[in-house]
Amino acid sequence: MATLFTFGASHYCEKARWSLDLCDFTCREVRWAPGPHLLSARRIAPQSTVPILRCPRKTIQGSDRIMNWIEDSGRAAWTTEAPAAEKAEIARLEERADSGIGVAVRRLIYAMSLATEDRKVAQQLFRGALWWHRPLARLMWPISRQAIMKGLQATAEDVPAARSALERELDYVDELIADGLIGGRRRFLVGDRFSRADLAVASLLSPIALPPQHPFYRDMPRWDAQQKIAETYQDRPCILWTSRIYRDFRYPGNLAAVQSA
Ligand SMILES: N[C@@H](CCC(=O)N[C@@H](CS)C(=O)NCC(=O)O)C(=O)O
Repeated sequence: MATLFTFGASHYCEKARWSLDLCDFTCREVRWAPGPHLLSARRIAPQSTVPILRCPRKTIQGSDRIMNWIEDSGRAAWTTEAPAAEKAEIARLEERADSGIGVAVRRLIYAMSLATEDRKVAQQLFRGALWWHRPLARLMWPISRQAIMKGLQATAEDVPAARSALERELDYVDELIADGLIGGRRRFLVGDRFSRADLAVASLLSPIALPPQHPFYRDMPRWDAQQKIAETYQDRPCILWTSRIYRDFRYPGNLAAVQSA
């Protein structure tokens, strides 16, 4: 059986998980914890990042590549069925979601929480992780925490810059949907059908929208900064739209999370 390696709380992992769920792909999910993931990832893939999908004959790293593989293997046709004129726009929005929205969301959440409530953050990051990752992750946490703060420019001093960067991304999506997507004539970011652009933008905004259909967030006790960020932005059109896309398209799939592998 195929395995999707993830961090449970990661929005890039949710993007891959949702894609696989949508095409009814039967697979198990093994959640790693930050720190020990370095050992596990390097054994099977070139980089240390998750998500990684391991199939019997192929290993695919990166949510975008996992989605490409789903489409190339005919399991879903989010882009291939779109009219030619829309394909470039779908690709452009997914790229913006991956390199802009996803990065900005993660940076502000960490910048607002790692300095003050890192224990609560760690509890969430390790929740449901592989049995031997959890104790090792706890031991490594002081180092991992510093590495995250430094690597993602997510210290307490970075909060104002991180907030501006996130608000630029939220403005961008609000602008995109200003022409009637909320309460108006359109439901989707591109054209008149659900596409990869919708899935990418909604999954990467899910840590702010915290939709109840999200398989990891739905029963997650929130830490203070996360709650504050969610409350600050909950009335933004892009966050209301994210909640609606989750409600209408985040079907539970066949992925079963396991803690041993
Ligand atoms: N563009 C990548 C981003 C993946 C990514 O940044 N994953 C983070 C978790 S949110 C990660 O694995 N970080 C650990 C590391 O870099 O070693 C994708 O879409 O898969």
